[in-house]
Amino acid sequence: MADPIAEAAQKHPAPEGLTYTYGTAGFRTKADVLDSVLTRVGLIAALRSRALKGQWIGVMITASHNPPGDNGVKLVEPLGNMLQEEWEVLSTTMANKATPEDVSQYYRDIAKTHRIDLATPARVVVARDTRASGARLLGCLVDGLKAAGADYKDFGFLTTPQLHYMVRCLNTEGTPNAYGSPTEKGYYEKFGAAFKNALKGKKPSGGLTVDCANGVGGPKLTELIKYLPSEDEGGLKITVINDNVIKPDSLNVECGADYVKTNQRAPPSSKAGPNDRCCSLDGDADRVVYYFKDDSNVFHLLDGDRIATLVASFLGDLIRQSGLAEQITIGVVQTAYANGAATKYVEQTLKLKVDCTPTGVKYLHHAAEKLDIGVYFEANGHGTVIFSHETLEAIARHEARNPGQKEALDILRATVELINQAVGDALSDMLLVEVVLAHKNWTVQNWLSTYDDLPNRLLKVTVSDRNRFQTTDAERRLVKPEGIQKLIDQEVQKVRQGRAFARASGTEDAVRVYAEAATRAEADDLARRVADLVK
Ligand code: NG1
Ligand code: ZN
Repeated sequence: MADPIAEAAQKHPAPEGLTYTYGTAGFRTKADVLDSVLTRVGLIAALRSRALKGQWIGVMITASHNPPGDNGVKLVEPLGNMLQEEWEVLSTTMANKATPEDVSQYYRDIAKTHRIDLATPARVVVARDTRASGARLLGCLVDGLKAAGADYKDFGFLTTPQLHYMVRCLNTEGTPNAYGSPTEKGYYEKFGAAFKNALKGKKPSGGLTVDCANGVGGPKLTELIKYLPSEDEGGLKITVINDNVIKPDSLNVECGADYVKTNQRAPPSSKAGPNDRCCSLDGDADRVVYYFKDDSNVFHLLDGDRIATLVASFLGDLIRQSGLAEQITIGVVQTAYANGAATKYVEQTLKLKVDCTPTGVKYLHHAAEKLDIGVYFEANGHGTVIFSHETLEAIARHEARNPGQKEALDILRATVELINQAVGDALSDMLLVEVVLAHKNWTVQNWLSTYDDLPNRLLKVTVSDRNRFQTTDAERRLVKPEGIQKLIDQEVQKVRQGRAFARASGTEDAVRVYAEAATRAEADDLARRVADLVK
């Protein structure tokens, strides 16, 4: 009897000698060894949907900020969250099955152990970024989906957050929690209207130059702009740069959020003048960082930590001004990569609680879910704000007692709409920053002056086996290899305001070392010494 699962696996055999892992960002590696993985992800997506009684599951084909020759794939849960951990393990095991028969057997094993009725409908929604390998990999994925008998919707090119949005909309359609219309137009209309309402007549000052990393964010931003108030209507002047998706080899090259954050430099193609507000998206538009050059041509980065502090302070003001402070508290969630000065600013100046989690959006998201309003950002610009169900209800129910409260409440409600609750979204985050700056009447200089970042250095160290490095305390301390942490502590003691840690990357075959200290020289020195210790 024909076995469609085995046939699909046969069509896209796994290369010998490679081991795949579903990591922090799904499967991610060189595009030419991913065919078999995509087919198997199709099978897993169908199973996951069936396990959730036919709810829509998302599959995004992207390698975010990686070089053009890489690609990757990740799965999205029904409300737009990252894949459940148990299923990450199933995905990894499936990706590493050697033969078509093994794949087919494992498919049935999962169904059995998870009591999945294979007659339940499976629904999967798919999109990809602009990488040249995307079309081929989509074909491999579709072979898996068809073999598993899944219904699927292919949205073509989308940003990663747009795909998360579609998944959430499809699963909430027709319910009281409906998130929006599951179309691209629906996405632009929702965020465009929220931006206009949240501005509430305040005109953003100056313009904004947006570097789109030559990725999918370029054409999508160009489309979004059509739904934003024009300059004449009191809107924002947006200049789009690095939006060349015709030449896929230019993706993330000398541009994009990762380039800017890592090199602490504007993309060479930027023509922005002194004190002009600029931001950079990454290749799939799920992270954003701001920056500018001052009058002396010195570059200043306004990274994820800055976005978190800006947004937390704005929301704090709105909550107070609308008379909700007694019912709703705000917390900020960071990782160990957050600058020590940012953490101090949130705790001491904004007087808000800070949680620290391991690297990876799923950990931050999870911690933020426990708060009334959880503002979470990684320093590199991934992040969003999430509101608990009770908080959303309190905001919806609240009655303003005076015009001041009403004004704040209107802005707060529109701001909630403007924030992509499904996942961190560079385009929505960018509009949010613009709203906050407009209301505060702040220039980039004002924003920068809230606190001074401690000089810091991030190094990537190649080691023979990164799995030897095991951490505790939200990755801030090494427990293995034994003895190294003590030596790191000794180095940290030697500099002023020192802090350093080393951890295995979840996305690259390397150990990352982070160090910060009172001066550039001390931070660099500390990073180098810690790198020497882990080598
Ligand atoms: P790893 O490779 O585990 O450090 C990197 C980023 C994370 C996150 C993930 C996934 C740093 C230091 N690490 O993780 O913040 O963005 O990629 O996308 O930037
Ligand atoms: Zn990304």
